[in-house]
Amino acid sequence: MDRTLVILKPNAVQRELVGELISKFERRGMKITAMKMSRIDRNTAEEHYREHVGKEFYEDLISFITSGPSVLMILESMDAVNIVRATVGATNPADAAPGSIRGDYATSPGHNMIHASDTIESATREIELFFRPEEIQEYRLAVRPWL
Ligand code: 3AN
Repeated sequence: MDRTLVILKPNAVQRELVGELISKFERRGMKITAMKMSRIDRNTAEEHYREHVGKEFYEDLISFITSGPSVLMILESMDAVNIVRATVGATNPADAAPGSIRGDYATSPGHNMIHASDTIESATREIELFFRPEEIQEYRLAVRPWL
């Protein structure tokens, strides 16, 4: 099983879409192994988005993600990174397929509702950045005992 990190960004909270978005992952068959609401601080945001330092949208990215509470989750399944990225859709909502989260709920590349790790390596790094080991639950789903 793989793990991946999802952040429902501050506009998902403001638009009262948190429950709807979590449901999509549950229905897809992902197991939630950690979840919390948190206002991401500037240092953590800068570490999370370090690959984007210097890009023209960097300041907006940091100020947006720190602008209010986000909901952070660890999701687990076979091939979790790719499955979640497909559910989330392309970075630019204009390219995101209808049915994907960005394809159904977002219009702006800067305010695209949701973050999902793009590789297993970045999932490992991002999970360590946002969650302490004791915040992660190990359990089996009665309905999907292989998970
Ligand atoms: P993704 O979130 O799909 O992995 P990245 O890692 O390329 O995309 O970009 C991280 C975040 O930076 C995006 N979620 C988005 O909020 C922001 N971003 C990326 N490209 C742009 C852009 N061209 N204009 C504004 N914001 C952008």
